[in-house]
Formats: sequence, structure tokens, C-alpha cells
Amino acid sequence: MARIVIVSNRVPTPGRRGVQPGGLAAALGDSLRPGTLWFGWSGRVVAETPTRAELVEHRGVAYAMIDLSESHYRGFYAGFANGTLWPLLHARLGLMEFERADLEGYVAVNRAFAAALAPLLRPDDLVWVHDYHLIPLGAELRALGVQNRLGFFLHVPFVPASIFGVLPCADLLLRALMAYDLVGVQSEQHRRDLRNAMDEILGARAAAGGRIYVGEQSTRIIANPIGIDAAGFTALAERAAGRREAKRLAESLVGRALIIGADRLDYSKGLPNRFEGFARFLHRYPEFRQKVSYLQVAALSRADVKQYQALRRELDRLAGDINGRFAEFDWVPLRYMTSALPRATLAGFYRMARVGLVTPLRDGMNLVAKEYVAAQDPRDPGVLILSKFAGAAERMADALIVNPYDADSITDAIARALTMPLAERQRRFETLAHEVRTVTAQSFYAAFCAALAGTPVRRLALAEKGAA
Ligand code: GDG
Repeated sequence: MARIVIVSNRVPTPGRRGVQPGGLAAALGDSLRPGTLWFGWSGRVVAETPTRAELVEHRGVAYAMIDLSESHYRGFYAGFANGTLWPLLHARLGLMEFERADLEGYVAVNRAFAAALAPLLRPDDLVWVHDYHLIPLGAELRALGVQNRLGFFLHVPFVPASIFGVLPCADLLLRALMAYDLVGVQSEQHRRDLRNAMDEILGARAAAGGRIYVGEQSTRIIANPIGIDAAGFTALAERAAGRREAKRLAESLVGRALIIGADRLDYSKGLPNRFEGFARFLHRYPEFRQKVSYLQVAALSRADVKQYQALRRELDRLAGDINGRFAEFDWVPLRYMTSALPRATLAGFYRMARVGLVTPLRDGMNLVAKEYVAAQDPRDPGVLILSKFAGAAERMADALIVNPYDADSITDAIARALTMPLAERQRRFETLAHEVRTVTAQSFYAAFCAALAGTPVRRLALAEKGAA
């Protein structure tokens, strides 16, 4: 079998899983096989970006990590990736900033990644590049003569062509995607949006087998939803429910129903809207006061990007408002924390929660929705409240689906979840659990690798070989 080479912006610190929040590392970490090479940024910022990666091996997996210079880090990571592309792809044009210098930094880092990765590649490797930080990487590898099959997966949503076209370099990025043999996105809707953007912005032509052409280059776009290690997560939650932290939380609840949310502190996750929905719940359904506790874990993320600092201030204020308005001397309705919990502790807390609140304004998939379901006790399952704008909603219609822009829809869903009869909770849980056990981290990984292995060898590469 061909070696799989994973490339992502951040390489998880080998042997240190479980504390860092973030969907990509969680899902890929669950599927890694010995023999795999994982390449990416070390997380270190140094004086100058080196030309070679540092290699570390852990449990048969090779990790190749490269440091970044301060200016590369700023332009690439804080600038173009998280100041331009992240808001754009989450349809938040008002938060998007564009600077040509940042784009240059973005391309320069992709070039540096390609130069450090190319010498590590073997001819048969399947190279699988992840996420919006690395869109140009494939084209940079091709420019160095790399002929391997190259795949790309976008973990975040794609947007309609008219929104993507706002980006001054929209055509450059779409053309860069054409350097890959296979492009995966999370949902059918994102696939349609990307296909339309290829048509409208690049004038792509459809060909046999679902492939599209732009000039001589061809690729295929597939919807390949990501999942979690469902069996592993259920076992983790079962074990964690008996541990000290779960007992401490249960004691602190004194019989109140737990509502839980766990997200990176990110504006795509709709936390202010969720807090507003909860505040209205306490206002409109006063009979539930004293009867519920809402725990929101909002682990700090990208704290050096200014939009994230503003969001944090806003949430601090909203949390203070809610508790100031509704708390009583022996009851605090909202418990809001910005530090991350260990993964096992979180799993145990999900299992105790009567309601899981997952209300992003837009999300590629959202793994918390799947983790919450996997953690439930089938005999007495909790209820998932899920935003219609999470990729997860496409296949999880048995959650209580809400529009997070309408705070009252969150309010009503909380009330409905808290009063839902056991039989209905069980029925909904069964179909959701079936989905979570069917589309897993492992099935995601295997399906993408099989589809990539099945793509034809590049026509361009063959022509080049023939010419040599
Ligand atoms: C991107 C896309 C897509 C959260 N708080 C803590 C913690 N977490 C973990 C969760 C989950 C992960 O972080 C978050 O994953 P999501 O999928 O919800 O979101 P993103 O980080 O935005 O991920 C997303 C994903 O990529 C995969 O393709 O689904 O749409 O945006 O695993 O449990 N983990 C720990 N402590 C916390 O406090 N340990």
C-alpha cells in the first residue's frame, strides 16, 4: 500500500493528544496508521524560516516539522489564513481584511513548505493536504516537479461564488486547487458552491467521471464528511463519567439539568447568539430558573488575532450580564470558562448533559455535535440542539435544528429539549447515533485515500515523462 503523507498547518505535538482543542487534529489523530508521514508547522516562531524540516518519530508515525519566521507567521497565519480566508469562508465579509503583503506571506510559506516537503517524498506517496492554510501547496509542489497524486481537503465551509468572488485573488486560489487530483469538502452544499465558483470564476468544463477541466488541468470535487472515532469516544465518555471531575460537576449541580457547549472561542461558533438565546430562555420560561445550569467551555483560540480579542471581550460582558440579571444567591445560571478541559473530562461532561448546544453561524462539519451524541447513555440520552448552518446538520436531521440568527429558536429548542419525553429522546438518539457510527474519522480517512488512489495519474505528468 502506498504511504500516506498528511500535510497540515499545525502538526500535533507527538504524544500530546487530548488537551489541544481543534477538529482537524482530533479527527486525523484517530485514524493515523504506522508508516504515515505528517508534515507541517511546528508551532515555533524563529528568526528565519529554515529550509529543512525536523523529523521526529512517535509510535511508527514520522512527524516532519518546520518552524516559521515572525514575518511569515504574521502574514501567513494571523494575516491571510485567519484574517482573510477564515472570515471569508464563514461568510463574514464584515470581518474580512485583505492586504497584498499578507497574500505574499501566505504564498511564501506555501512555497517554503513545498521546498521542505518535496525531498521527503517517495514516488508512490499519496500526498493529502489539509485546509485553507495550504491551498497553494499543491501548485507549489507541481512547480518543483512533484508528480505524485495530490489530494486536498477543506475542513471549513465553502461559500457561494458571489461571496468568494469578493476576494481579490479568488481566481488565483481556485486555479491553485486545480493542481490537486482530488478536492474534498465536508458537505454536498459546499461541493455545489465550490463547483459553481469553478464554473463562474474560472469557466471550468465538466468531463466524464465527475471531473472538471480548466485548460489542461483536471480535478474532481467530492463531498466526504468527516466524523469521529465513535466507538472510542463512547468508551471514553463511559469511563470518564465515573471519574472525579464528573462527580465534582454532578455534586455542584445539586440535581439541576446540565446544558453544555464546548467550542473554540471563535466567532464562527455563534456564542453571542447562543448566550442571547439562553438569556431569553431564562426570561421567557421562568419556571426553569434554578432548575438548569449551562456550562460553556470556550477554549481560547487565535488569541493574537484582533477579531478574537474583541469576541472575548463581548462574551465576558454578555456572561456577566446574564449572571448579573438572573443569578440568585445560591444559583449561577451560566458557567463560562475560557480554558480548555482535558478531552476525557469533556467526554464525561457531555454524557451528563441533558442538552448539547451546538449553534455555529457557519461550520464545515462540527465534531462537537458528533461527540455529544457518541457520549450519550442510550438508556437516558440527552438532546442535541444543532444549527442548520453546521455541515453536520445535512445528515443529522433528528437533532433539534435551529437557525442561530433567530435567538428565539434557540430559546424554544432549549425548552423543548428539557421537556422531551424519554421515548422521543431515545428515538432521535438512535438515528443520530447510527449516523455518528457510520460516518467516522476512520471512514472519512479511508474514503478519501481510496478516492485519491483511484484518480488517474496526471495527464500533465505523463506528457512531461513522455517528453523527457
Ligand atoms: C474545523 C472546522 C470541522 C473543544 N473544546 C475543547 C476541546 N474541543 C474539541 C472538540 C472537538 C474540536 O475541539 C472542535 O472541533 P470542531 O469540528 O467543532 O471545530 P473546529 O476546531 O473549528 O474544526 C469544523 C473540523 O475542522 C474537522 O474537519 O468539523 O467545521 O471548523 O473535537 O471536542 N477539546 C479539549 N478541550 C476543550 O476544552 N480537549
